[in-house]
Amino acid sequence: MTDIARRFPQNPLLRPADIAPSQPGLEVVCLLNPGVFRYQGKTWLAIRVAERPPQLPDIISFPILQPGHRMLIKDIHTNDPDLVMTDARVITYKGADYLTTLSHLRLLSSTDNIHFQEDPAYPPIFGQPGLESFGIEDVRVTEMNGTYYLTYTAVSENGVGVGMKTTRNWQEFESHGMIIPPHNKDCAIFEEQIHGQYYAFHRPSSVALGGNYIWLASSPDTIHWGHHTCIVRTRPGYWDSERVGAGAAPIRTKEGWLAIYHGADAAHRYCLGAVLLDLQDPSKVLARTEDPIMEPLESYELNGFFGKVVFTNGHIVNGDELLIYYGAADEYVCAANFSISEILQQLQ
Ligand code: MAN
Repeated sequence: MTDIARRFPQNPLLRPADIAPSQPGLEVVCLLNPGVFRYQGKTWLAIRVAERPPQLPDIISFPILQPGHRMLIKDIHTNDPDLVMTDARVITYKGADYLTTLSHLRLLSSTDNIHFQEDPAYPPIFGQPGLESFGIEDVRVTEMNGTYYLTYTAVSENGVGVGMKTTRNWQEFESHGMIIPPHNKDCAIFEEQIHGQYYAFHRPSSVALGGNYIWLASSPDTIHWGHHTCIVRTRPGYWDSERVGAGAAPIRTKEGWLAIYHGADAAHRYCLGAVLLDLQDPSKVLARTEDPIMEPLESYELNGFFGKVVFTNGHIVNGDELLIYYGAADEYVCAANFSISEILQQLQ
């Protein structure tokens, strides 16, 4: 038993019923995987809100973004022979893949890190038709000199890639389009430059050869990325045997860059682990936790829209305290504290 997370007794902090749907005719089915940042003295979550129409018996209905802020609702009968439904998150119909929900981002803030509220002055962030027509997901927020960099998963029929927006005030955003093409996600930009370059984690997926591994890239401007290297691979027989992906930006410690990542096995059980990277050359992996530092254990982590999942892409660092916000069972937003020195001990 290696789970060293101190979960908030108030968990889940937020459930789907706590958020109003973005428009009539939709319901919120999942609140998950928030990006986290500090702004104007408060803690903010950029929460992924996944919606779909209320489901009628024997019919699966899901929205797709269309040009002109329109939404197409696709209805498919569950006994249609062209429908393949093996995962709550994705379906295949007539050979094409779709998501069962459409996600956007919702901004909520808190003064106590526990109770979060929406403010109409900070409206939701929606995907755009085209490369985001199946939604935007799992944003990582990186702040440098008052500019916030939002790197998120952009999903469409063309595939899953990394989109980026920047903002200084969370009301006006500059869109930089897709900065890393499919198949790629889990992109987190480091909060400091190293030897004059920006750095980011990302996670391509290789279908035929290779796998779902964490890569590192560098950039002169945060938009054009090069010098890609594979730094963290899945480990056969381990809890992270099937896929790994970075959480939020890594944390600078005396020992190195501490990165929290998620790993899943073939049964889609998602846990969290940690890696330590060289401060001067983050492509050098100094250590990696053998066992997860957090596993799905609580009922709200085991049961939900997609059970047995703890997934993080946002945290706040305060001295030795690492406060992570995480998605539980792809349905709830929760929080847990870690001691950074305790994580570093696991990395010895
Ligand atoms: C993928 C992504 C995440 C999700 C996990 C678990 O990694 O779709 O958003 O939380 O799977 O379902």
